[in-house]
Amino acid sequence: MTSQTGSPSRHYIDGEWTDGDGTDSFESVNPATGDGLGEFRRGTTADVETAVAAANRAAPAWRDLSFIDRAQHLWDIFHELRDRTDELGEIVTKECGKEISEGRADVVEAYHMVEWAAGNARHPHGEIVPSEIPSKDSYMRRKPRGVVGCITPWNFPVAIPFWHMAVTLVEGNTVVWKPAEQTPWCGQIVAEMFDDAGIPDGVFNLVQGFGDAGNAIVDDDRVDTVLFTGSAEVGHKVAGTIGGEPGRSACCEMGGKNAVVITDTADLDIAVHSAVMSSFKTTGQRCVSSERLIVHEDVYDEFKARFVDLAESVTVGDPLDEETFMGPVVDDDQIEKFQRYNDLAREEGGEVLVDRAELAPEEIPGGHEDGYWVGPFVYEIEYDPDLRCLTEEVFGPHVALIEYSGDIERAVEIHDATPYGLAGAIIAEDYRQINYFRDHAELGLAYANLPCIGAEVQLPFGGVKMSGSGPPHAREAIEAVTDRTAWTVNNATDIEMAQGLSADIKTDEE
Ligand code: UN1
Repeated sequence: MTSQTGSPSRHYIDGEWTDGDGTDSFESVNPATGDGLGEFRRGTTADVETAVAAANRAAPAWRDLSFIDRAQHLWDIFHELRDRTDELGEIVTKECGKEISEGRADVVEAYHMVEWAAGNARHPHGEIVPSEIPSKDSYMRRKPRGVVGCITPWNFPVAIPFWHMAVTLVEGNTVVWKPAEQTPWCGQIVAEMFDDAGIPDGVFNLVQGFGDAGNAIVDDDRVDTVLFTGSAEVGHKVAGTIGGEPGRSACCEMGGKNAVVITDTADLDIAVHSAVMSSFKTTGQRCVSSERLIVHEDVYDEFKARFVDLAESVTVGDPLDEETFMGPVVDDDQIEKFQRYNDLAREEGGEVLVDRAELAPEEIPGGHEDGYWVGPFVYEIEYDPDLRCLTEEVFGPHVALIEYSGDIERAVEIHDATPYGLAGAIIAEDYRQINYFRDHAELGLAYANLPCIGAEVQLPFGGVKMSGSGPPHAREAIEAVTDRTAWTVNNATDIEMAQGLSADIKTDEE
């Protein structure tokens, strides 16, 4: 998207569209065609500094508004997202390549989160806490932290920015946002919505660009909290940098090496359906996508035959076509990583069952030859907890079938043998197996007899271990972007202390 003057689209800082300080621009590319979608200004450290300064200046007046007034701007955006769902869904699909029902669902998930955050403005905040002393009232209040930096990924280019920003703004913080460099057009549209909604100058700022701009947000100590959703590699650096700085905080949601466990009691119709959805929706590019299927020996052969059959035949194609199941991956780097891990699976002893990694020319839709096309890659492998292909995240349609024998304890042991712990599912008809998985599997989002994707916004979204340090999402995001005050007020005229502590002032004088 270029502006009407033909020059690259701009940043949005302090209520103005601006070229910023740099001279470089970058292109957004349609992953299905390789066609350019528009040029965007590439933000610099100086642009981030300007945006943070604006956010800092705007913070006191914004925090002084009521929750209801702050939420008003978000309601305008909610209506715009709803009214423009089809149009924006198509833009999401064009820019990140996921098929059109997923493009629309991204926008729907965005307005659900805006609805949650804006609606929450009218819900009770804080808690009354009993005191040992009858004449004391204690309660907890929260105050906005100030300036919040939001760094978001390309795979949910509208929904995840609103996970971060809707709650953050309603709670009274100001925002500096850097969207992923693969999806700047979606970033531009979101910024236009804030502009249309009349958000006060400096409260919302957009800086387009790459990792250097993201680093500048992380390095600026005027940014009180950083919310990050993206790769574990970057997220751990963000958490590491900020964790060492007093008064600053980071809330990061990273990837997973998620699994679906299929036990001896599983209904195989549910199992196959859930596994295909978990592994291949979004071409395997959700942080909750499943790259491991842990299947009991009693049902292994039948499951394998049915899963392989579908993996051979799911439609890979033009993501704007309603008949497509899998669109392209987002860019060349994703293809390279996918191929690298497919090779690794072979080297580590994987027996390849489906190899559509390089699609035949006739499988690629006409006119889309320059897109980033891959199909499912499925292999079976003897379980070994040290295999890299079973522990490292690929972020593509790369799936291992792992056969297990024994009870649910063994399945959960295999499930947990990765450094990650984001999402997972169990397919079983025995409620004891389901409850064992619920209580013991190490993960943040757990499903029974369902795919391990598709969480609704009112649930916390985040993981354990290497997958996260607190979800930048809904109620949990409130904790990340506010500081709690434990407040106690005395209704008596005497001072009486808890814990039996004497309040007598003792002196030498009679
Ligand atoms: C992601 O995987 O990057 O639970 C986000 C889901 C969606 C969000 C996914 N609501 O699948």
